Amino acid sequence: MSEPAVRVSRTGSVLTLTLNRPEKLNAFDDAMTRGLLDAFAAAQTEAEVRVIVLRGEGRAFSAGQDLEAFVRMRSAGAGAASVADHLRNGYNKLVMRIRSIEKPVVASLGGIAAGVGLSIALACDVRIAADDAVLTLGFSKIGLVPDGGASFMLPLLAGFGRGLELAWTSDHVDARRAHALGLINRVVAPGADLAAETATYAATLAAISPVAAALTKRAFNAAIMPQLADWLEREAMIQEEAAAGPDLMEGVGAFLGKRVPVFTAAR
Ligand code: T3D
Repeated sequence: MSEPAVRVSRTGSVLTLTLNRPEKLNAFDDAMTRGLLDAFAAAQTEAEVRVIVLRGEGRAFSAGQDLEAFVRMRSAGAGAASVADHLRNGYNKLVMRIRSIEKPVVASLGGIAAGVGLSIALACDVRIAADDAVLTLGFSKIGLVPDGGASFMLPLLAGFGRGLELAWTSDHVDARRAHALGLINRVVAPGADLAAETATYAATLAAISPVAAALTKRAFNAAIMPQLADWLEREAMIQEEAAAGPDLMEGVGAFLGKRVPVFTAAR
């Protein structure tokens, strides 16, 4: 039997969801998105689960959308989902599920977090990272805008100017800088075991009154992002506009072909 795209395991009251496509740097395909949607839905109803940890197997948290799967999707002809629909039916639902589950969600970042992989990490409540973790938006390199809620979470966490700069440049941001920017809550000491440090961190959150944890998250969501669903829809429409021109497929083709892209879309 093939390995699931998302592995689910529980130790005490901490549920761990592991992105499990290490040979693809845990790039998201539809099965992985569905696996996460199902796992978050199940966790909402399990009283024993007090904290959820999201991590990646292998040397990456996630490299974002699986670009080979994306090309296959775009080549499906008349039946192909639009980019906006792909976002609506997948990543946007996932972001809303992470924000609406009334339990702390911890992203544990080892290695690279790129594209919508980073967006999903930013949608989690808090982030703990290995000393050698690296974050990059990556969208601009393939002619896209940050999606999966990143155009909301990035300025919220890092500030408008710094967020915009990171979105435009897709700079690789190391864990220390990401911490200084407010993108990461904690960086573990060099050489420390990220899994063990994450377990300790998750245990402190699991010890909080579940009611206080749930209602605090609800209050913070209501204070800062009461219109998140509307914003995700707007972001999907903006992404659809970006995807309409030639730059997206040029960027994806260049990445997969290991060459420098030549962007030609005019504005
Ligand atoms: O409708 C929609 O879904 C639109 C929404 C899109 C959301 C997005 O996430 S768009 C952004 C997608 N992600 C990226 O553009 C990131 C692409 N990857 C990279 O920039 C780099 O691979 C990394 C910075 C993540 C890691 O770099 P490095 O040097 O550590 O590894 P590498 O050599 O680039 O990659 C290793 C392999 O993984 C390589 O394959 P190979 O040569 O060994 O056969 C590479 O092609 C593959 N890989 C990496 N990222 C992806 C990928 N394959 C498919 N999809 C990927 N995203």
